[in-house]
Amino acid sequence: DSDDITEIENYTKNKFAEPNPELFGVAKGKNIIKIHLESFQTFLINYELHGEEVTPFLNSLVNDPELGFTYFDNIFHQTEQGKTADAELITDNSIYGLPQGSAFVTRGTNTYQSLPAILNQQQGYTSAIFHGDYKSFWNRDEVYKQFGIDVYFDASYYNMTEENVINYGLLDKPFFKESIPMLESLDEPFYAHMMTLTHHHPYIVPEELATIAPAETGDKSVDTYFQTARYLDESLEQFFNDLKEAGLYEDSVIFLYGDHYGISKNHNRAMKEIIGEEITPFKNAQLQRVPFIIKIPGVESMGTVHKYGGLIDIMPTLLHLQGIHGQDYIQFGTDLFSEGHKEYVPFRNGDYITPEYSVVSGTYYDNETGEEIEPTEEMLKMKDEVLHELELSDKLLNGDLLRFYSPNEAWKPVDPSQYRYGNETGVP
Ligand code: GP9
Ligand code: MN
Repeated sequence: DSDDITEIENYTKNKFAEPNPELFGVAKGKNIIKIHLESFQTFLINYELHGEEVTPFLNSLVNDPELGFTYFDNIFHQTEQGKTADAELITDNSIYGLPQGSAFVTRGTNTYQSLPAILNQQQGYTSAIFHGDYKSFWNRDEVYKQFGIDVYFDASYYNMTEENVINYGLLDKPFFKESIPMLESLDEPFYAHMMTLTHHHPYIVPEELATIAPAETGDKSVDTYFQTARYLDESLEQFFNDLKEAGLYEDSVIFLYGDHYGISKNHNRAMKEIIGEEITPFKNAQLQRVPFIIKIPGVESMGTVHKYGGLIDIMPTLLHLQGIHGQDYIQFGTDLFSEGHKEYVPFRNGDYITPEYSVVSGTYYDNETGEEIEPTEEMLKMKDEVLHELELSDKLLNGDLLRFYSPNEAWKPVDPSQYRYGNETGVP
């Protein structure tokens, strides 16, 4: 009810971090290209298998400051059972997924105040999703309307030929290739979300497309994980070249993020061989890192930034780059570039990670030694804060409370009936 939304508003306003004045508004009016790296964990970055880089292209982005990318190496995914859908919800709304199920499915008709709608209303952006799977997967065709997503290029827009479709959908290379004219067809400025798919469990890539030998742990998912990662990496290089050719590279904000882990804790034995150390519960928690890599036109690379954060912090960061002050909006994350950014990363089960220590299944560990520690008063207080924050986010979703919240005078509630998706002429 209205008391609850007021409590939530007070909480997020209090957590809010003021923008970094040097970066506030630098990306205003620029096209934004958001690239979803399916199942991509940070340990792949600069990892060598058989003495070879697995992802040489992504490595070049994080290692060569001349390319203009800034790499955050302490970002964690915060997803649960909603997997990809949780990552989408979190990055476009700065609210947490639900502890069970997928909010995309169970809360698909809620009112949202999402980044695509805000960008459209404040700065005339067109938003589009590109994905080589059919529109109803994860209930996307319903929830995207609530987010105010203008165009949804789902599988019905692509050539879903037998040889190009694998696992959940279109292979990443034809996906990116065919997306270029669709991207060019959008009114500018646009906010385009490219959702890759091939690097998804069980990591199948046809032999003729595999350009790195599998790992040799004997655990099939772990072994082929590197091959689909390589394929994804090559597809990104192809896409960046095509963006350059289309004149869409230089002046665009381009960012990439991993959505969630690809190797679960059921593969700890094999992962011990990969990482070279025992995968303890502490170590497994550290493996939940996903990359966040961003290029902002006119802003030099800051190299590798070690600040701690989560997917929850992406929307607050983007809003400020656009010059939209975030304080009015209900957001549980904070701007990663802000001095006031809060460096604790909550997970759905109430655990959390800070730069100094990690809470894993309720046990506290020192990050430096990996040893168990007795929590201090302050740590326990932080734990309560995390639980409170998650509870407020759940209340917001379960009570559909954004119905009762108006961020500012300019905000107009999104009308889902205004949106239609799917290519009538394509495959259903
Ligand atoms: C399907 C794709 C996979 O469209 O997004 O989702 P995931 O299994 O990772 O949630
Ligand atoms: Mn996924």
